[in-house]
Amino acid sequence: MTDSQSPNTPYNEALAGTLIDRTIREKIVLVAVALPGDTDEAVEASLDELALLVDTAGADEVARLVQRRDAPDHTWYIGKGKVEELKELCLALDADTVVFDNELAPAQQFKLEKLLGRTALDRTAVILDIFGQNAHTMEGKAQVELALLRYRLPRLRRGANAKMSQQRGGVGGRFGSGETKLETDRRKIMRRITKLERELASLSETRALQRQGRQRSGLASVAIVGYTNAGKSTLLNRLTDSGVLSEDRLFATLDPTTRRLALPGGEPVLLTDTVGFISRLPHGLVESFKGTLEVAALADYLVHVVDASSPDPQGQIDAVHEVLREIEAAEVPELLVINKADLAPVAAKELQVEYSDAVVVSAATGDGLDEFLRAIGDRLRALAVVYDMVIPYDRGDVMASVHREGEVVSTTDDDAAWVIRARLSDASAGRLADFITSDAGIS
Ligand SMILES: Nc1nc2c(ncn2[C@@H]2O[C@H](COP(=O)(O)OP(=O)(O)OP(=O)(O)O)[C@@H](O)[C@H]2O)c(=O)[nH]1
Ligand SMILES: [Mg+2]
Repeated sequence: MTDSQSPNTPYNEALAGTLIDRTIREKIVLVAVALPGDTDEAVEASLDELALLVDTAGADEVARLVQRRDAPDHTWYIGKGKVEELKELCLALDADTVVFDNELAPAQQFKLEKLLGRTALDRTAVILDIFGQNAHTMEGKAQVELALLRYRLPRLRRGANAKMSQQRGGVGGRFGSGETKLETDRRKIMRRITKLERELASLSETRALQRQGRQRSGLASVAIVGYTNAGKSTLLNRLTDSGVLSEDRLFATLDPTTRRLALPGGEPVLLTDTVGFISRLPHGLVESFKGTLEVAALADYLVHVVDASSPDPQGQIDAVHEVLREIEAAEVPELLVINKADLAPVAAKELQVEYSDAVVVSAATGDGLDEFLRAIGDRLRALAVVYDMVIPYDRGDVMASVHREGEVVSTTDDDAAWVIRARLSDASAGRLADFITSDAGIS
């Protein structure tokens, strides 16, 4: 990205929050409410994931507390007696912060902090915190800051916790609801939100122009999507040697990377690796990351990577589909790629029984990648439409493009031109429109 395309205001730490102090690892108690319909296993699995998120954010789980209820308590989310129990537990374990697996309303968060005398966060805050640490490009930082500010705005308060929140750094300090200069801060944040929204919108326009350019180049675009840590970046690296950071860490990738990849038939495609999804991905983040997530919605094809070795691959597939619906990418055709078959060969096989169109790979060892490339090539070709074309003999360059970008189905020679039938993607057909005489009506 060049400077002219970047948001011109750097990440504003003073407003969005300070970076986590990794010299101290905060002690955190996890809290969940199990509602009717939630099984014990599902609640535990979700808490395991929350523990991983907390760890990624740079803090430690020291205990967990679960309460089964018919509905969340209006005031404290859990019952008042349970809040007292939670307070005792925090005192006994010297825990600085509690994190709810459920989404807390700003008022609930405030009341909990008042009663507990410590910071109360929710799952959304922890995810935002990790995003804040992992954003590297100007656009990524602007998107994260926007999400952080939108989260903070309704939580700004004058009150009892002001001192506590201001003294503390770390996950808690960043989201604490204490504020002194309430009105000034609120106005500052609102102005900043407007500015970031404007900058991100202008970036989105730039991208739309770039996309038009790309469409003229006739390259199909393929977006890699999937649950966080599924192996998306590893796959891109394996296929294109692109050196994207891949790490055993949640949300290692926030900024999209696009690389050109030649399929076995020789046709080039653009492959983009982007931010991972998670169950209950905060809506505010999805909103703020619209620009980045557009890549998936506008792709010709999605490569959906699922980690066969995860505790619940099916749950992850469902969560990804839910996010795809939210970003209006559910209509884009997808190829399911069952990854990490080296770690979980049995689970990978079981998944393939369920999804017979899927390919099984190990992005780490390279197993199955040839089949993956063949599959994606076949799928893209199947999307293409067959056209009748007339190309003058002196336009060997056009004929070469047809061969490169599409597939020539039949050729008849004429006195002055090649008369051919060729299968072309939308993008190629647009570019070669001058030589197309008709849509052959078969595909
Ligand atoms: N054993 C094994 N490990 C893998 C495989 N693919 C990826 N990994 C590991 O899984 C971890 C996550 O991989 P990434 O490629 O960073 O995953 P990602 O989907 O890009 O994750 P985020 O960007 O964080 O959403 C890394 O430690 C990889 O080395 C695989 O096929 N087998
Ligand atoms: Mg990644």
